[in-house]
Amino acid sequence: MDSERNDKQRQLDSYRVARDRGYLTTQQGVRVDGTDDTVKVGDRGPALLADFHAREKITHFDHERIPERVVHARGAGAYGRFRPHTGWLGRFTTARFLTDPAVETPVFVRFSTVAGSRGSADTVRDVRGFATKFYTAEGNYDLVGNNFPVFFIQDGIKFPDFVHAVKPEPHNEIPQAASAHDTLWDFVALQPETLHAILWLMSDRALPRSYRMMQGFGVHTFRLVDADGQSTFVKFHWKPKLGVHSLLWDECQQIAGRDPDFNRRDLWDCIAAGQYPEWELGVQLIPEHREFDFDFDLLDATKLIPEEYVPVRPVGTMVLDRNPDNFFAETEQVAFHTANLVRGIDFTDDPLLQLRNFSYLDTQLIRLGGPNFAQLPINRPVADVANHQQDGYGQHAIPQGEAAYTENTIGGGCPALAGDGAFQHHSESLYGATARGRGAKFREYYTQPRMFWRSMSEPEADHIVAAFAFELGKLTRPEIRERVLEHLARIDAELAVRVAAELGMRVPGVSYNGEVTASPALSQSSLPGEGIATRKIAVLIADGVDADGLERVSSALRGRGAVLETLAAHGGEVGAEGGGTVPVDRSLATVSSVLYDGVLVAGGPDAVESLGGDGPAVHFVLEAYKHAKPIGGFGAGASLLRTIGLSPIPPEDGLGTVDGVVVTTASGRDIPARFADAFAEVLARHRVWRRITHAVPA
Ligand code: HDE
Repeated sequence: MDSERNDKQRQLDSYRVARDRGYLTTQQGVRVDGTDDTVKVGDRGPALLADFHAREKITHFDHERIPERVVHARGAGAYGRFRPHTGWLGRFTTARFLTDPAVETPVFVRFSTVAGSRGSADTVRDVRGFATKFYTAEGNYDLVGNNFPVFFIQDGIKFPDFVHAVKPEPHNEIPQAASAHDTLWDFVALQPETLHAILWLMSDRALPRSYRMMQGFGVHTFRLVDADGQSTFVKFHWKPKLGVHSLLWDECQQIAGRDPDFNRRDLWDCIAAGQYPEWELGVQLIPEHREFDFDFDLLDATKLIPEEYVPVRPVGTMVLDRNPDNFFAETEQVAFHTANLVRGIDFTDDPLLQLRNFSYLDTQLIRLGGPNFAQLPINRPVADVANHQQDGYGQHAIPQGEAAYTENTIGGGCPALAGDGAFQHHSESLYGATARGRGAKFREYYTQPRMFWRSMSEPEADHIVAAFAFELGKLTRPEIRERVLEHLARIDAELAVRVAAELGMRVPGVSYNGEVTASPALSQSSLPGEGIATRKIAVLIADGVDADGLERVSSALRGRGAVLETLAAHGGEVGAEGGGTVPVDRSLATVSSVLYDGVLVAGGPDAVESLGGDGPAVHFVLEAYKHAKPIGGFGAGASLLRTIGLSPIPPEDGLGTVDGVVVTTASGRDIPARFADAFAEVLARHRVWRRITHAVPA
């Protein structure tokens, strides 16, 4: 039943090279007796060319780098598995991995940022790539998507222009991994088709708390094809079990310095700890006869189909459960390609997708140095490969036989052409005059951005306004700012008024008159997820900590899957109230509140007295409060929160929650279970928006 998964595992195992045993050798297998000194004349040189080990070692080192991806250079990957729940999709597609619940398909997923180079920070404002390689028994299928459902341009021929505009400017290579600069916004102002994706880029979606807490989208309209060759249009969706959550912009900027690997580390740590992230694959299906029922063109990747209009129907679950062994061999060398299709799935004529189908193979040829990259372990299908493609750089296979052509008799006519089970291109009748142009329905740019804006919750809308104010505020050319503001006015007057107010600009006289209905599914508040699994809680402790209380609260929260770390002024351990010690996971000097989802101040009168006098500890709590995070305190910890003005006096029964600050006066084993319950309830909501958005009820 799990044979494909096991096949991939076996395949990968057979390539593993153990570095932890055996002797140090050259690439030719010759054992070496030293690798710290070159062979020299005497002790002081000169070094000799005869030292083949030194020359080989340095030469290999000189060639370690391959070109980074032109876009999506920075990423993180993981292995996992996908399994459909039932066979219902079998009515629409012959793809077995989507329709047979007995089949578990191995996958490799690579998440990425788009604009930054390989060494850039994870928490920049950007789209995130969400590329999945399914190693199916019928060949590899790649779903190369993003965490936004729409793209910036409609036709692939504009991709180089768009990417050149968003990348660092060519004269001084500034700024790295940032959209807040003149060339991007000049492009945006001239290309209103970018506006929908730009609104997503200014939204919280561009600042994911975790790769594990992002939606994924196939973006384009694809086709599912059944056994009779009948096609149905499809949009693919990934929904994370943990819900969709974001960072605040202020946090992102700090994390970029404090832990530039924040998203990468988070994925790695959770998988290593056995907390495997999961996504539900869903589809929106549109029968062929409804192709022209929409106000927009189904082939336009800057538009989405609201879920309220065409529901997303669940298909199966993907779990990521294994970290790679080697970043370069797996995550860097993985080669995705939109044209890696299997039977039962096909393209549409989306002009963005059509050029992608050219681009991905082309880019791998230069990036991976030749045509044999499909033989790399990470890219190898589990399905058998047999064809007459031969030679080229990096040929690892040893093809056998004399006939390297089809058709042949010398090789017994092999490999044979498949009849049943072969990939069939969907057949469509086309008629039209050739032209460099695009359909009339592609030329409407404001309705869907307005729908997105109108679907936002209060805090999400606030963040969009702040993001526009930040990005446009950074421009050096005021005329670009004005042109963008005119577009915003065409999207929505309120949006333009609010952004103009932040920038101290006059509101343009243009406006948009069309009415749109909101799509509540576009707000990430519609996907809160359940519980607090994998949320990170910082617990501030010092000498004299209430160890019993800490144990009681920690085990209750750990029982719900949260991750707790104790922080103190120093590493090592602290003394507990009444004897014993409590280990310190991190010293305060090495972390910051922005790296956690919530903060607890542990009790113990002496401990709390020293925490209260410790500037970094108090700052830690206040900053978490400013970022609308849940804060809790028990015993003397509650008094500290009161002293620094964050919590009211607890009520008579000793337990209270105000604006996401949860306190109990109880300590030790007397701490009521309701304390951890109340803290978990606030943490599950991720933020206490009321603290920073006063219009939002508690
Ligand atoms: Fe890509 N894109 N793209 N793209 N893309 C690449 O392929 C390209 C587009 C996406 O983790 C490149 O192997 C063109 C849309 C992801 O390895 C390159 C066009 C979407 C990844 C390329 C697009 C994506 C890439 C760079 C317009 C979302 C990372 C290196 C026609 C649906 C995959 C590489 C990974 C990577 C070209 C538009 C997603 C240069 C020409 C739309 C997730 O081939």
